[in-house]
Amino acid sequence: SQTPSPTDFLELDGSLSDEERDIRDTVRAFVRDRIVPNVGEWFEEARIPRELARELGKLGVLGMHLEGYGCAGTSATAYGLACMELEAGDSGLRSLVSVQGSLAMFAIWKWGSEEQKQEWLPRMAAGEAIGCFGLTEPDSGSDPGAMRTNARRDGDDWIVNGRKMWITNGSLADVAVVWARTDEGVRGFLVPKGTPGFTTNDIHRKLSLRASVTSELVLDDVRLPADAVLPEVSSLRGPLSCLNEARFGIIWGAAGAARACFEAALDYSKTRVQFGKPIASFQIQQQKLAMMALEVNRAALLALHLGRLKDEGRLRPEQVSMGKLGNVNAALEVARTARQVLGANGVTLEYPVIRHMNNLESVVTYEGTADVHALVVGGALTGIQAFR
Ligand code: TGC
Ligand code: FAD
Repeated sequence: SQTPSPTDFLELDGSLSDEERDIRDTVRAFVRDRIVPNVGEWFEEARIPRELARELGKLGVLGMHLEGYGCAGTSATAYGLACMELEAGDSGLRSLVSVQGSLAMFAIWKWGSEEQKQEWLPRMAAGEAIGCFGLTEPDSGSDPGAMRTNARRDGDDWIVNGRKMWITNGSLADVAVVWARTDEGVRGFLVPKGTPGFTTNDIHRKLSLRASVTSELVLDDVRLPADAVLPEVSSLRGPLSCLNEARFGIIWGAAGAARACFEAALDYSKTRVQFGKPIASFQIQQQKLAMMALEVNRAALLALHLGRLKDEGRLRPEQVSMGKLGNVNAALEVARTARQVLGANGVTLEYPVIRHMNNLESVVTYEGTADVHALVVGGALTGIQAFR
């Protein structure tokens, strides 16, 4: 009998359908050819090329698990596999795809009018239009219910005022989905780029997720027509339902980032010679490799299980929280261990590991911090809400 493959130790490949494997392999090839050779430079220069959106549209990954309006309508598991491959390239790339498909497009797809869907979704699926999702504010992150951004009616129009902070794709976006407090509850607004009173400021000097644009959105007496509001929801359930989708993608993505770090460490350990032997021949390094392999496989297994639950329509938000908490923490652990295996080379952008490690510091914070997800799981376990 054969020894298990270092890159698929638990033979999870065999649990995928042919279609899922095809999608995975197509995205993997795109990441290998288009992203891996360039992303170190983008990270260093703190940018991500806008034209990538169209390329990702052609690849079919933007809103890929949504039905209709030019979206591919794949299974949730196939979407997860794509996220895994994208984030094995860089978390910033997966962020672009998550924010576009799971946050901005999903908000319109789930809560928008037929006209809003027709206007935006086909162009967004093609990557011709980019979206962003504004929930967080300077004074409300984990507690979005405390948002100050507000909208009031003025005749048939709406007037929106406020600020959103830390918004991925903010200044790139052709349309911002902005959540605001109204007399009727929390509502979502579609704010096209260039609307008078709507401006963006990029956030500079990030040391994490550098190959991703993060911006402040400023809304100063922004007048919007009646049909700018997402008609189908007026509570925090609106934005939180979108977060379930994006967090699901992150569960897979984190497993991809971990895998990339593990593979870099395995490779390095077999070629780096010290004391006359490859460092892979020392017990301490083998233990590190074994623990990393365990976490990578466990993360992939968890992602796959949650993907199957989602495809059966049974995935609960509390299970998504457990997955995001577990897989991002595991990925951080793997990245930090891998960085040490690479010695001094582990601190340069010549290798992918420190880039992933730094990126994961954002991933553990956005889409609900590890603490928030622990409290969601804790609340489900005990029946006691510990947020406030
Ligand atoms: P709570 O009182 O529990 O609920 C308010 C309303 O929301 C509903 N709800 C949900 N609906 C769908 N999915 C969920 N997971 C939901 N959780 C709650 C709930 O039923 C209720 O509905 P209704 O109709 O009765 O009003 O809310 P709370 O204020 O106690 O807050 C709960 C908490 C803390 C879990 C929530 O606020 C939270 O998740 N906080 C974290 C915030 C967060 O994750 N922000 C992320 C911003 S986006 C982002 O980071 C993008 S980065 C993307 C990238 O680059 O990849
Ligand atoms: P806070 O909520 O102030 O938390 C600070 C600390 O307190 C954390 O450790 C937290 O876990 C802890 N804490 C908070 N509440 C509790 C509690 N009840 N019990 C125990 N501990 C608690 N947001 C968007 O809306 N759209 C985006 O596109 C987006 N992109 C982002 C991109 C990047 C690179 C980053 C870094 C963030 C992005 N965010 C985005 C914002 C992100 O969602 C928030 O940073 C996150 O929700 C946490 O909010 P905060 O940073 O205000 O931290």
